[in-house]
Amino acid sequence: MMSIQKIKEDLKKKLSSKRYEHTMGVEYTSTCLAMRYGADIEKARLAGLLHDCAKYLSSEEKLSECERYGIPVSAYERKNPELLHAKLGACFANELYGVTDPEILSAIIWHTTGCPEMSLLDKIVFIADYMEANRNQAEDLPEVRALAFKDLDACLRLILEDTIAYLAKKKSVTDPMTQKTFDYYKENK
Ligand code: DGI
Ligand code: FE
Ligand code: FE
Ligand code: FE
Repeated sequence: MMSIQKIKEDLKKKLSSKRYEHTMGVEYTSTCLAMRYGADIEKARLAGLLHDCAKYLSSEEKLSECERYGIPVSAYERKNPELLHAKLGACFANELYGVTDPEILSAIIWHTTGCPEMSLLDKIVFIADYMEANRNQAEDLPEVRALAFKDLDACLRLILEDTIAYLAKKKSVTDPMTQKTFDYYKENK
């Protein structure tokens, strides 16, 4: 596997400076949450570091890269190719950075939509992505940030509720996986 330092050098070249700072924030926040909840710190770090590594591709490039990897693209994803940076991120993590750990790859794959029955690491990266210190758009961030260190599942539920409400307000299509994740976790699981 490529060293953390080399990965950072590579990401710094590829990502916009804003995206790179966000990436550093997710690395840091995933690590903190892993410390709090007893997850593997190295895995949390790597998943956080690489979660958006395919974000710099244009929509057309995302679609053609999916074809190259044989990733099936749903009608929803074709309409919102942005969503594909998560699955492609896992492919890049493996192919370009030599990550083979299935837990790390899973956390990258599900970081945008979530999925039912997320692992601890999946939840940590999903939550870190939403709340890292450079984020400032969502109104509920202070509550999310406090809750993340108290009750991980309650925090996940709050983020999912807000994401669904945000997508509805924007009149964006909600991906079936985002909806499934929401339906699964809203039941207080
Ligand atoms: O890549 P980031 O911006 O760091 O974060 P992300 O991968 O969680 O992507 C966030 C965006 O994805 C946010 O604007 C909400 C959007 N999103 C999440 N679920 C869905 C979605 N967008 C659409 N169209 N449909 C979804 O189901
Ligand atoms: Fe992302
Ligand atoms: Fe997210
Ligand atoms: Fe992100």
